Amino acid sequence: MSATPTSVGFDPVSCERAVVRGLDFLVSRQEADGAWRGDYGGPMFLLPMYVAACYIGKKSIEPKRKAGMLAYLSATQHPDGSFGLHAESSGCLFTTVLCYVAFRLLGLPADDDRVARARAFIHAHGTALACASWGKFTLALLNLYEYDGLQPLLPELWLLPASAPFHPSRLWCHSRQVYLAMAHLYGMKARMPADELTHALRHELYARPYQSIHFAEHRNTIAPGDIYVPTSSALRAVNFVTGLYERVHVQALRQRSLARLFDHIEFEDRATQFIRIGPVNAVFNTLVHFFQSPESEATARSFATLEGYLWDGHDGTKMNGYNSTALWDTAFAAQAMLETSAGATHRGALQRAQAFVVNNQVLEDLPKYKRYYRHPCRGGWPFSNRAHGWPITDCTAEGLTAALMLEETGLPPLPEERIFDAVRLLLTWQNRDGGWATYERQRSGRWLELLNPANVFDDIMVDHSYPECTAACLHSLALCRRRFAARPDRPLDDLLGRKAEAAIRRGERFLRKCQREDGSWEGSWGVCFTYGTWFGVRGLRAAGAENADAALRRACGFLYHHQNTDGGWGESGESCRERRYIASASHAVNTAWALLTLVTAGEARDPRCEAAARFLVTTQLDNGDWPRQSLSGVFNKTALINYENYRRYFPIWALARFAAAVQ
Ligand code: LAN
Repeated sequence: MSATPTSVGFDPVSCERAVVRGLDFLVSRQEADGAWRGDYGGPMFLLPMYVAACYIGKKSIEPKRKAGMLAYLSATQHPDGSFGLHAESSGCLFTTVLCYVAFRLLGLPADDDRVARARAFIHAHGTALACASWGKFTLALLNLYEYDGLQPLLPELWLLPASAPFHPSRLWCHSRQVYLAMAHLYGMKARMPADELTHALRHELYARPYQSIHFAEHRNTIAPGDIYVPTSSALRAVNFVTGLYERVHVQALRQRSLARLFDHIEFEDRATQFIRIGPVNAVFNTLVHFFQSPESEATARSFATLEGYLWDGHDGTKMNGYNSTALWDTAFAAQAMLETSAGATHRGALQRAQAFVVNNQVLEDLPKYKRYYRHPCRGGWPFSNRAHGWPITDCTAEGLTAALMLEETGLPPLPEERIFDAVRLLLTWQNRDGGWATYERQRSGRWLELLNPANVFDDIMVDHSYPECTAACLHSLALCRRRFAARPDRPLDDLLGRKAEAAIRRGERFLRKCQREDGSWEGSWGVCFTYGTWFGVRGLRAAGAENADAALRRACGFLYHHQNTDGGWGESGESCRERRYIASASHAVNTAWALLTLVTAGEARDPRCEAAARFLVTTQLDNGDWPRQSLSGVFNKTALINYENYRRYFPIWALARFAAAVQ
């Protein structure tokens, strides 16, 4: 860990050349509106949900699209016939059942080899009766599973006073929105009429005649491979009570609840211009409209907007995990470019990126947002674009950071009022523990996680502080303070003076507290400890930590300990599930995060950094890109997701920072 001089043999010219080539390639991928966007596939339950919605809604998919979808499903199927929860795993009954149904709805016959192999897997693992709850729910909509085989999702919960400890407003907004639409569909017992194909599927998905199955007995039947979070006894008790309630529920109250839910669903439609917060509630909200009024304008617009989630990738047509990655990718691409010579050679690209960032800040709060349990929006940035409209803590931070850094190069500045709006919003988001969550302040104790009914995901019930979000917020607040402190014409006001300073100190305390014994931080949105540790170190440095700080030393020690002999780092996606570092072959993105971290912590002259740089330089492709490797993103511990552009900006960011530090 001690600083030793750069050893002979390393060629700074090749490092420089790699940065220039990488930069040129990155710029060649910028789109006309100034943004970068990338494939955001990975989760294997999304595309089948889309296909199911189209089938239920009688929305035909054009033949070319269908072929792309079949290509994708075929490419992600495993030799044992199964699909994984995400594209790189296998053996998940939930996704295998859904992909099986998608195969059939897209036109494959039951005796197609792919279909037969999937069916064999399904029958060997308990049939569709044993798939995870979201799978059963989707089957119920298709009339392939009976509603009494589902645990009740009571719409009446939304009529409780918001102060109730298990009021839905306390849920993490993604789960809240998904369960909102599900509760509506459940309350209506919505399902399509059976047809010839669904009759055939009823026969194919089960081992016994459909009519002879007692679905109610299978509410808790879940295949072992679909259980990441076992049903707690608290959830069992809740299910028992809601099950009793469902038997005796009063129609009038149900109708009132459904009306309330529908009002919330329509608010989400308006707030997101029908994009919806994510792909799952986009599908379910569409079906709510369809079942409510199939010919309505809202139904047509829902289906049209849903198409925006489709992506033609290298392996076929998939449904992305968000409406795009535009703001996130653009904010990082800009920051990476600013560490290179782009200011001289790619000014136009920087200008276009600046315009995209500036044009996608959310400018207004939503009317009556409190009534719909929304946090203020004004001044924030979403992950994708302004039309989506849900600002996120770290996207706001990265958007603000990018805007401030771009303007330092002489590009048109973000109006001052809008900077203050962003800072104000960042401060309203800080949690009592000093950290930042994702979209909202923490609204419930972590105990609510005991009622997680999803089986396959963890950590979906409560939005709570994350080291990544916290570090990003700290970093942008500190940058903002520096920008204004550098202006002699006006002293820092209360917002950027006292309040931001206090927020930074509290955030720093949170970061220090969640550093692990071994020096790492556990990432929740990227794979995994190299990701978390990059944010931890970046955040602490922004808060003013010196290189000699014990927390930074420990973080570097952790990284060195896991460096592979070829100079790189590779973390398996299993690290997220297992919550411990699981090494794999060196990966350009993990290596870039580790190198960035080490250089940021003052280690650039250590020969191990040089080895890391060499790994990145020698693995770069001729066109300036890096090879596509395993998935780098994750959510809810189990689902990996693709960040197609990470390998294009993190390596040049790391190499440029390294080169500048050793010069
Ligand atoms: C995302 C995408 C962006 C991501 C970052 C901003 C990168 C992160 O730092 C904070 C969390 C966030 C906002 C995030 C959370 C979980 C999402 C929304 C996703 C990974 C995209 C898809 C995923 C969503 C939950 C998928 C639907 C599944 C459910 C379990 C509801």
